[in-house]
Amino acid sequence: MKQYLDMVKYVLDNGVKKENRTGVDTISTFAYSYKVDLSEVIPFDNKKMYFNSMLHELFWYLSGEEHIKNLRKKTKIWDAWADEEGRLQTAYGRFWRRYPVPEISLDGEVFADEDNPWVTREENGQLVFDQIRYIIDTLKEMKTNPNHKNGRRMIVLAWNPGNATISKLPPCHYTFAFNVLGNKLNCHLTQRSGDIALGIPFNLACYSLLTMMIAKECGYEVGEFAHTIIDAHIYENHIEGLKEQLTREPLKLAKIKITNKPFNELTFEDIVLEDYESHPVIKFEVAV
Ligand code: DHF
Ligand code: TMP
Repeated sequence: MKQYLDMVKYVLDNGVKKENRTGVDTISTFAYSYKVDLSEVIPFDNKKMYFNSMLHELFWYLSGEEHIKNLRKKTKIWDAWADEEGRLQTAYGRFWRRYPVPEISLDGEVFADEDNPWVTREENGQLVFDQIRYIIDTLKEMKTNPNHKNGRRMIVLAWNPGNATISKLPPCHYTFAFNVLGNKLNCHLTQRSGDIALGIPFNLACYSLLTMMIAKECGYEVGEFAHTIIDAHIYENHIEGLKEQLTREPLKLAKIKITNKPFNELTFEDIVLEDYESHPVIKFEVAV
């Protein structure tokens, strides 16, 4: 995909050498942004992509689970950051689906109670907010109710300051926003830190697919995916592999088929990749 290869080229040409906690240095750039048309976004053609791992990761997010006990049976991509029991402090899905909310603010104003349609009380008494259901309900409401004018507030947040201070790996892709133009659904992702060889292809494909699934559920066409990566970097041991990727000719686009089913009932088997052609795998080592 051209936009991805342009980013690789940009960071190779402009990246500034920087140390980080992993011990493998990077070349980094600040606030790289790109946009892609969702009708031609996934998957990758210039290296074979582990589409199934990405798909398991997406359904894991949507499950709202705060552990990887089920995910690790399907893919190893998160194993290095969890303990033996599968506990992981950075479980995006738990914030997407069960963001902890205070019942009242400091000055006594009711923030959220069980009358709020997106709030439930967990067994331990904590109130939690389902941000994904809120987005879907809002998008549907905007279709059917012309008086609904709150279409610029469709934000999902995975960042929780308390969690971020204790987590081994606080969320990298920490907030995303949906936007409607005409009948098209767009998504913008903000990422604090992006590993261009490994994580970014997964992040790009994952949010693009999520946007396709939500558009289908709510009756929109797909628009664009936009991505801002605040520290966009290439680890030094990935440079050669990425240079190899830049030499490869683009191939024909694959297709994504999503079964006709309500969003909440979709599972791994309902997302089918057709006619996928790619250049061979390039092995990149992940810096833990
Ligand atoms: N740390 C670092 N340094 N970079 C990351 O990209 C990263 N990503 C995380 C967690 N921590 C991270 C979560 N996402 C792979 C892809 C995404 C991912 C973690 C790992 C990965 O290893 N991909 C390989 C193999 C995939 C497979 O075997 O299924 C790849 O070649 O795409
Ligand atoms: P950091 O917490 O020190 O920024 O390290 C996180 C590394 O993981 C960094 O290289 C970015 C990368 N990363 C992604 O690119 N995408 C992801 O989805 C995740 C979880 C991590």
